[in-house]
Amino acid sequence: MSEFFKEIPKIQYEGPGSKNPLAFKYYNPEEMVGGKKMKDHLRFSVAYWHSFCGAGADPFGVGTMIRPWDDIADPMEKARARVRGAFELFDKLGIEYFCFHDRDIAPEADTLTETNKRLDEIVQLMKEHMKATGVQLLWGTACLFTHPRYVHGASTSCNADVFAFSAAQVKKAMELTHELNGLGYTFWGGREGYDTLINTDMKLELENMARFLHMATDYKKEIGFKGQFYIEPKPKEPTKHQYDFDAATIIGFLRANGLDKDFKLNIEANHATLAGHTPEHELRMARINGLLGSVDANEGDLLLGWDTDHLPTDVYNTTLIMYEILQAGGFATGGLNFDAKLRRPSFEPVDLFHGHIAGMDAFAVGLKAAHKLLQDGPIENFIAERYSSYKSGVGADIVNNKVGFKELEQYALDHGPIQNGSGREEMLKSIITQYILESR
Ligand code: XUL
Ligand code: CO
Repeated sequence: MSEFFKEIPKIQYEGPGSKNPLAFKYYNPEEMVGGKKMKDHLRFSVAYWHSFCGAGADPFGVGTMIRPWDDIADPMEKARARVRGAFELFDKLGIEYFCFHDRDIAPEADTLTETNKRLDEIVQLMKEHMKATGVQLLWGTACLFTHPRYVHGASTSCNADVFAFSAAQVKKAMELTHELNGLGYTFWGGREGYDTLINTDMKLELENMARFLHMATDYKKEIGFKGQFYIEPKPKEPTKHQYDFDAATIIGFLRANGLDKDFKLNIEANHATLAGHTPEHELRMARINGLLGSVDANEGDLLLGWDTDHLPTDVYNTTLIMYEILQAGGFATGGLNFDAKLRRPSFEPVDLFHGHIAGMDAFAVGLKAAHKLLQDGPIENFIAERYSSYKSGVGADIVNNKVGFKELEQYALDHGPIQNGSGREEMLKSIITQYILESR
């Protein structure tokens, strides 16, 4: 299957000794890690928008990406070519999942009816490729932010006609995801937020956002779509204040609106850092609330500070991310979706392969290190010991809700000077370094 990326071979695992840039050094899909194949732990997915649609434009210049379908003028012919190109790339990288927005796969036409017809055609083509290759749709979504109609948001727009159009668009995107047996459907807030309160009815906007998600949940039941709904936190960009700021904000929002049984979270690493958190913080917050669903695997640039969506290469991060995923019992419906793009100067088609190889190898290292860390238990043992005062005596009384302020005051009066132990952050970091380097 070589139509577009003719120079690129099927990427093979060659091991850490290999100097071949078009080979995996650490990602060995069939290798067993703790009774499960590496590929089944990691469940890599390609993001259609970045890899097949992203042109590389920035505020100072036009797109630079060279793609094999660039010369095709007819937009639907181009859309068909992209599907073939996408499946060629999945096959060559051995990636078994992908994600898309409705507008990534088929260009919007003048009317909604015509737009939906175009979507139906491309979805049938995708269906054939999925059947032939076994590649699955990790999740679908609707793009409710690019078109100028969404200038004030979608479900949180001040304009009810926009709310209605958004509903129509999500209805269709859910139907397409269902048609493709998608494992999930993601809601990312797009422009669901505001730039200034002096023109904003925040209460109505938040109520409408909840109303919209309830409508989606109702429609999901109506069509019998069994995939998992995800909501993806992001604190800023494009609006200054996004309503889905971070995991904790979304968890509160879902609970306040009776939606927490119907959604899980899709955590994106770069969105976490934009919110002033680490990715593992966001994953932990979702996990301990039973809401960890999927991951948009990327990396920010802390020196730049915006949503740079780098392909992830920092093995310290991938280790801590996989540590959370493994502790959650692994992915159920979710996976590691490379919501990540190449740098603007990395414009050749081969860079798409280098970028994904880099990300896959980094996560393979992270998986093995995290697995070994959990197996040997240096971190968990340390944490258990650090909190051991809650296992007996007054600590046990506290966690068993047996005492109140009066009893605790008496305890404090009766007991001598308090003694604390070291948090040993540096020792633990040194252990993590050792596990990363040894688990290759
Ligand atoms: C935007 C972002 C989106 C969502 C899907 O920052 O992450 O690509 O993942 O709409
Ligand atoms: Co994302």
